[in-house]
Amino acid sequence: AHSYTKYNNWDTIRSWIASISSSNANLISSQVIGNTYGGLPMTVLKLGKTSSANKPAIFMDCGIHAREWISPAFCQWFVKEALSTYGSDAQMTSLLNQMDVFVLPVFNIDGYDFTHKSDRMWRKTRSKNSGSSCIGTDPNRNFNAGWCTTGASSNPCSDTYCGSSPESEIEVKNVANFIRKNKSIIKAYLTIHSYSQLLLFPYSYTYKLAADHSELLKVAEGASAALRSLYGTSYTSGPGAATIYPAAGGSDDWAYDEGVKYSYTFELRDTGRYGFLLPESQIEPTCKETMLAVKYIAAYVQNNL
Ligand code: 0X9
Ligand code: ZN
Repeated sequence: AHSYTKYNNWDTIRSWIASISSSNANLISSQVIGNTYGGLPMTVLKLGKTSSANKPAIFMDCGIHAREWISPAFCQWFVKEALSTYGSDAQMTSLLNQMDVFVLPVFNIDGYDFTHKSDRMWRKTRSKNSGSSCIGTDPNRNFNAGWCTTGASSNPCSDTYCGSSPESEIEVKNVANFIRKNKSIIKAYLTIHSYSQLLLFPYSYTYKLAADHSELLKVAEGASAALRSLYGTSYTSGPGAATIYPAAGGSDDWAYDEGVKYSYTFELRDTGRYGFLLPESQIEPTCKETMLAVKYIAAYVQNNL
């Protein structure tokens, strides 16, 4: 059965998506943006008070990397919180009245499924590579942003394989197409990973500072302070290349260069004690503190439309 404090498998998340979107018709709708390589449906949930206007929006995805299980857990938590606090929490109410939040609960469904069934430490997609018996591409090296120039591998057996071309992965193409199509309304792009407790922003494909560097840093530091206020969890903010490592082909840099100014990568708990194997007992505190950071960014975006 589905639980917000457990690591749900894909079948459980899939039924949760179906039931939550049918039981909250006034605040949520869903659309399939395409299928994965393995034929599983990539469903984007749209949270927001229904209105006739074309509302500005935030896009958030979870589960780009298969083994980062806390990430899909956060997207599920966010959807629950949005629905249950609309009407009582002033900020959530105002946010969903004025904006829509698009949530993709699991980006790399094939990989996520594989981590539950075969290899807990799998990272990549599950697509076949021609001329190699190795499987998969790193979806966060497959976006068209300095593609495969740094911090990525052209070896299909590598965990950071960039793929045969930008958007060679159907999951990446589906998300990129969705963002391109909704570019005029998408004001922020948030992508949730683990682990290391970082709040990263462009660029990662170059050490050059983004045109909006000082504003992106200011908002990241405000979000990190909000996160820390709950349990004292410490986050580091900064541009990807200098803060974690240079790595091209990431979704954050791509979205930013497409014109989505507020583009952030979260690296959730912890700093390495458990790493990807974060115990289920930490799902609730991790999600609660992360909500504060996401809501901080959302409020900033809303106030600067
Ligand atoms: O390497 C990544 O893709 C991310 N770290 S992870 O441990 N979750 O794999 C960091 C992504 C930072 N952004 C870019 N490299 N564009
Ligand atoms: Zn990741």
